[in-house]
Amino acid sequence: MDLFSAHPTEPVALAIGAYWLPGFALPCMPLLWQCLQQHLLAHPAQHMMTPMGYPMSVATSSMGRWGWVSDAQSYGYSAHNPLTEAPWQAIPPVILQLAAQAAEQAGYARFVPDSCLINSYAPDSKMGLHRDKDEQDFSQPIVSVSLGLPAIFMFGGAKRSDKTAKIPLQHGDVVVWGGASRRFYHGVAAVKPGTHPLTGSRRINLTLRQAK
Ligand code: MD6
Ligand code: FE
Repeated sequence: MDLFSAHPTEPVALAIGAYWLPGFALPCMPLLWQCLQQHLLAHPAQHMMTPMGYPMSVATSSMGRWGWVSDAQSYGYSAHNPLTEAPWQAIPPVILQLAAQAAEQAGYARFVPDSCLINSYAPDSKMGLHRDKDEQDFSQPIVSVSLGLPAIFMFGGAKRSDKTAKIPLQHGDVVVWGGASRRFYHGVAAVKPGTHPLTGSRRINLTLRQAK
């Protein structure tokens, strides 16, 4: 399953417990985008360091009780913005509702995220294959919302060497994974240059999780 000739309109099963929901976030996008812009004024996206000693190509910010952070020592969740020491702002209702509805559509009832990671991808930014394993309760899914420039989302399996599906995510698409696929490898291929009417020359991804 590497090529999709046309963007689908119905949910696509990617693995056990994993679904691509094309366009699922489109109806709430105007309000969501307004909230996101407000948030980024108070907590601008920053290029965090990785424990490998390099700055990430992706710039990140967070909403919710727990923000995902990375520095030269480690990565994990923090209640404060490491730049300003200020606590992160609450996840706005429009995003909480979107996350719960997308999770429900994928079979996960009553998803209440306490962390919303905001990733901003300029052209050529990417995210290598990895598993999300810093959370405490793996019965809770991950909900990923895409805005702006398209990107190829790579979704693999339990082993790094497993074959990856290449999912052409567009503005408004949502991916949910949990259950048997909760700790599957995934990543984002380098974003191609372009311009999107809402976000300009970047892709933004929201990753919602229950961290603690
Ligand atoms: C994305 N991000 O930005 C996907 N996972 O589209 C992730 O998968 C991710 O940014 C764990 C920790 C940070 C991340
Ligand atoms: Fe991840």
